[in-house]
Amino acid sequence: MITKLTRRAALASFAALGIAASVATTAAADGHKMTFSLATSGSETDARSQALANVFAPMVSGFADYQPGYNGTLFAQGTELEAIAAGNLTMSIASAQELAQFFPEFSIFATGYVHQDAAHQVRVFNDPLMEPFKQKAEDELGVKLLSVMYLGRRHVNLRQTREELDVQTPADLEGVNLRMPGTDAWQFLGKALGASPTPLAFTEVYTALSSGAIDGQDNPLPTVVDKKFYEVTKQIALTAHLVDLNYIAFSKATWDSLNAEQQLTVQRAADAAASWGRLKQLDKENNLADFIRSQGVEIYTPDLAAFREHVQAQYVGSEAAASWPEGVLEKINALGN
Ligand code: KDO
Repeated sequence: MITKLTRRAALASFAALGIAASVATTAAADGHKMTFSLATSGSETDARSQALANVFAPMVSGFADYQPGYNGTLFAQGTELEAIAAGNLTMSIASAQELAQFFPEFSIFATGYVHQDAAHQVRVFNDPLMEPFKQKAEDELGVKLLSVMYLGRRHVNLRQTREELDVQTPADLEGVNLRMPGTDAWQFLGKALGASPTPLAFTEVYTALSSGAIDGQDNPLPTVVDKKFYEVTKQIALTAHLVDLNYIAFSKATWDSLNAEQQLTVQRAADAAASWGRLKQLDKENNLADFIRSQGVEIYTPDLAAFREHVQAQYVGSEAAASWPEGVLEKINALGN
C-alpha cells in the first residue's frame, strides 16, 4: 500500500510534468478514433460495467473506441486513479474511499449511514458543495468526476450460519474477520461496524470466503449474486451500513484534448450511463433477496438503530471527520429526505 505521502509526492510530480495528453487515449491526430480505456475490478456483468458498455460507449462511438478491462485485469483495484493521473488510463469506476487516499476530505462520502438512498447521492453530487471536491481532483490528480453511479446498500455477509453467529448489534461482530477493501476509509468502516477488518482485493474475495481465510465481506445484494458469494456464505445481516456510490472518473488531460461538442457528448454519455446503471442496480437490489435465500443464505434485519448509533459515534472526533470541510456534513444531511 503506497502511503499518502508518496501518493502526494507522485501527484506533485504528475502536476509538475504537466502531462499534456493522456498516452492511454491515443489522440485522433491522423483522423482516426481515440481510444477510451476503462479499468475496473468489477465484472463484465456488473450493472455499472454494463451501463458503460451499453450506454456510454455507443454515445461516444463517433469519435472514440471504448476499451474496457474488467476484474482488475488492466490495473489492480485501488491503482486506477494513479494510472489516470500518469496518463496510462482514460477512465475508471472510482470510489470516494480511493479518492480519500489522495484527499482525506472525500471520506465524508464514504461515511457509514450518511447517504440515505440513490436519489440522495445524485442530489449531493450535483450540489454546489461538490464543486471544491471535483476541482481538487481535477487540479491535483488530473481526474474529472463526470457522474455518480449507484453501487447499493452494503450489508454484512458471513460464512457462519445464523445459528453459529446471530448478528444483532456491533458487539456481535467482535473478532469477526471481515474483509473490507484496502483503503483507510474502508478499514475504518470495518472497525466502526465492530469487526476486525482485513484488507483484500475484490477479485480475491470469493476464494478467501471459500477457504475460510476470511469470515465475511460486505457488498450490496447485486454483487453477492454477480460474484456468487452466496455459494460460500450462509447469512446476510441487512446492516445497510453504507449506501455506496462510485464516480465515473475521466482523464482531465483527455477531456482537455476534446472539442466542446465532444466534451458535451462525453458528459451526456456519462450521465445517461449512470442513470441506466442506477435503475438496473436498484431493480436487482429490490428483487434478489428471494433468489439468494433459495441458495441457502439466511437474510435478516439486525438492530439497525444500534448499528447506526455505534458506527456514527466512531466518526465523531476521528481523523477522517477532522478533514471534512466546515458545514459540508450538514449540507449533505439537509439534502436527505
Ligand atoms: C469492494 O471491493 O468490495 C468494492 O465494492 C468497493 C467499491 O468501491 C468498488 O471498488 C467495487 O468493489 C468494485 O467496483 C467491484 O464491484
